[in-house]
Amino acid sequence: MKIGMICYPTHGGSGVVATELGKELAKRGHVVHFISYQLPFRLDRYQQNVFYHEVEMLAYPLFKYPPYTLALVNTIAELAEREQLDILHAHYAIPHSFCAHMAREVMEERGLRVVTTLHGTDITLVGSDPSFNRITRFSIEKSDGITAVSESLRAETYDTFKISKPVRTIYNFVDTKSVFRIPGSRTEVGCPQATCKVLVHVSNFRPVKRLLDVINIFARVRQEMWARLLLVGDGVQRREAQALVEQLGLRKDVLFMGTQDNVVPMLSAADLFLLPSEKESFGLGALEAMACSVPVVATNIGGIPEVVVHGETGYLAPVGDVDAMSRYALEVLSDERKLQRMREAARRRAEDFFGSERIVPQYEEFYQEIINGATDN
Ligand code: GMT
Repeated sequence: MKIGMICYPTHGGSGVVATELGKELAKRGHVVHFISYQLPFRLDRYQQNVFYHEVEMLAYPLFKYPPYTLALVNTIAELAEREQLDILHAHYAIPHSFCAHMAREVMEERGLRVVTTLHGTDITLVGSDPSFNRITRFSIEKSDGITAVSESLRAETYDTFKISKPVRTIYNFVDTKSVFRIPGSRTEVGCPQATCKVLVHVSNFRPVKRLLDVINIFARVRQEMWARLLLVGDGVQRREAQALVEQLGLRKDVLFMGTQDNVVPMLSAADLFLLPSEKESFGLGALEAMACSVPVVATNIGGIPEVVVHGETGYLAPVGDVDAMSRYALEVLSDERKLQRMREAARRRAEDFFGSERIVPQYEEFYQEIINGATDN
């Protein structure tokens, strides 16, 4: 198949899933064309059957808000025509799915199929906002195939948009052959001793991630044991988080690592991953941590309970319940045998349920069904 993959290039779950999916499909012999405003960060080396097309933008003084979406439509239409694409796969409804439909209109091409993968905030925050509600619904309804990254997001899509089209759940995945715990990584984060526990959080530091809860949980752990917190990422809440770290006197123990292309070395140093989000359709960061044999303490919202099994691969608590999450963190970190058991269970779950060899064929089959015109759920 010839597939156009439209995605965000930056450090966010939807862009990571799109890029990893494209690379996996290319390995299986499909031709994949990525379309974005910059090179997706995980597309960092040449791979056969993978192409990248940057959206060209005309800078013109009249444009107070340069119309990126129109340039994107133009790029998609040109590319789809030239390469005779079979499938346009839009990751994140706004604006990618909408632009894919517009490109199809521009081309007056009825054979090209549009698949939309809903990732989370495109439904729960952005898409449900009145300013985007109509076009999000339009984008979903007009898609030939719609996938959601968890059962929870699928249900929320039906609830929010009352759509008539079937939405298929295809879980996010991780390539467990390349994402695994690298021995010896603890020394690199300055915590070589097993008695020093390493906690990690990876996100874009948006309010929805509740970064301050991460720090407050860590503060309680630190009162009881020698520990270090790695905060990987950046975003609007960084300054507030830095201020809280100062106020709690934790400067020495909390490392702001900044945005990182490769999080595996940091996950490999970790004993526990914290994800106290307010909303989370899946929690790809948690899955990558599990693939590196790291148990997760998280909130029991959205799709997280479909990824993290409470009491087996980590612990779940209500949003904002810092007390409970701190207790769970201490419970697992102070019991070596439990920690080891959970480590193994986390890795096993990543392999057994979310490995790329299990999930990627589900996309291939879905594309094929859509091309054949059979898209029942
Ligand atoms: O919220 C983020 O971290 C970014 C966002 C994205 O689209 O890049 O993540 C969403 O999609 C990820 C990949 O499918 C999911 O793993 C995240 O749970 C989801 N984020 C939220 O629902 C808040």
